[in-house]
Amino acid sequence: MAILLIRQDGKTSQWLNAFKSQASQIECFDYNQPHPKERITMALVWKQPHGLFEQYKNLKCVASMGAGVDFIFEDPSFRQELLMTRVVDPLLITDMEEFVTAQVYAHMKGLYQYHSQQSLSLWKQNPYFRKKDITIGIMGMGVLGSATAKALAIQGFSVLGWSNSKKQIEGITTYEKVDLDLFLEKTNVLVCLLPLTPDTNGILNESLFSKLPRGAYLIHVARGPHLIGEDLIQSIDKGHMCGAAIDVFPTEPLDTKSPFWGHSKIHITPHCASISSPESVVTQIIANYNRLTSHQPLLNQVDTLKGY
Ligand code: NDP
Ligand code: OXD
Repeated sequence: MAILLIRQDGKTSQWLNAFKSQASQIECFDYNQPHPKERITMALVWKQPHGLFEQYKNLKCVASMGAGVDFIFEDPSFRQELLMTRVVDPLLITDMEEFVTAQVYAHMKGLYQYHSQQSLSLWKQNPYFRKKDITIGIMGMGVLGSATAKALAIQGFSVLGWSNSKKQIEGITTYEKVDLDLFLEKTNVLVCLLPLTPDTNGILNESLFSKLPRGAYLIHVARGPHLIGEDLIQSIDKGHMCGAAIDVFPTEPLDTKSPFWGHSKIHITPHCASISSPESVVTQIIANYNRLTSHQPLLNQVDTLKGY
C-alpha cells in the first residue's frame, strides 16, 4: 500500500517532506516520478490532471489537499466506488477567518481607495463605515463559514448565515435554503463560502445581486465559477454594488486580459485566503491512511452523493 501525490504546481516536495518528517515508514510517491502503480491505494490530490485515476486499479481513496473537492468530482476518472476525503484543519480555519476579517475592515475603512489615491499622490479624506452600518451575510455555514461568522460576531459585527440546512449558532441569525431572499435583503457585505456544486455554480449573478441592498459589497473566497463576472461588473458600474474583493477565479492564474484587473472597485488576490499547510494537513492524511489500511471509517469523508 502506498500514497500517490498529484499536483502540478511544483509544490509536491513540501508535501513529501511533511510525510517524511511525520511518517517516514509510509511510502509516498510523486506522480511525475516512476512509481509502482499497483501499490497505490490513496491519491492525495490538488487540481490533478483528469483521467489519471483509472490507471490505479487498487486505488481506494482520493484525498483532497484542501477543503474543496469540486476538482475531484470534475474528473471523469473518479469512480463512484472510490472514497473521497477533504481537509478540515485548524490552520485552514483561522487563516480563512483572518482573511475575511481583513477584507471586511479594508472595505469598512476604505483602505483600497486610499491605496489608489496614493498612486495619484492624492490627499483626500473619504467617508467610512462603522460596525453599526454593516451586516455581514455568509453564504455557506459549514466548517469555514460558521467559524468565520463566529469570529466576526465576537468582534461586534451583525452576522447572518445562509446554508442548505438551518443552523443554531449563538449570536448569529441563520437562514435555510428557501429563505435566501430574506437573507439577501438584510446583507450589505456578502461573503461566499459555498462549495462548488451543480446547485451553486453561477449563484453569484445579476438576479442575486439585485436582491442585495444598494451599495452592497462582495467578498468572494469560495470558487471562481460561483460568480458570473460580467454580472458583477455591470452591477458595480451601474452603482448597485459598491465593489468586491475576489480571491478565486474560473481559470487560475487569472488571465492578464481579464477586465477585473483594471477595475478600480474590484480587488484581486491570488487564491490565498487560506492555503493548506502541508505540515498541519499531513497529520490527518496519515491518520486516514492508517484507517484505510485497517478498514476503519475515514475522517472528513465527503458525501459523494451530496457533492460536498
Ligand atoms: P463545508 O462543506 O463545511 O460547508 C459548506 C456549506 O455550504 C454548508 O453549510 C452547506 O450547507 C452549504 N451549502 C452547500 N450547498 C448549498 C446550497 N446549494 N445552498 C445553500 N447552502 C449550501 O465547506 P467548507 O466550509 O470547509 O469550505 C467551503 C468552501 O470554501 C470550499 O468548498 C472551497 O471551495 C472554499 N475554500 C476556499 C479557500 C480559499 O483560499 N479561497 C480555502 C479553503 C476553502 P449544510 O451545512 O446545510 O450542508
Ligand atoms: C481549498 C482551497 O479548497 O485552498 O482548501 O481553495
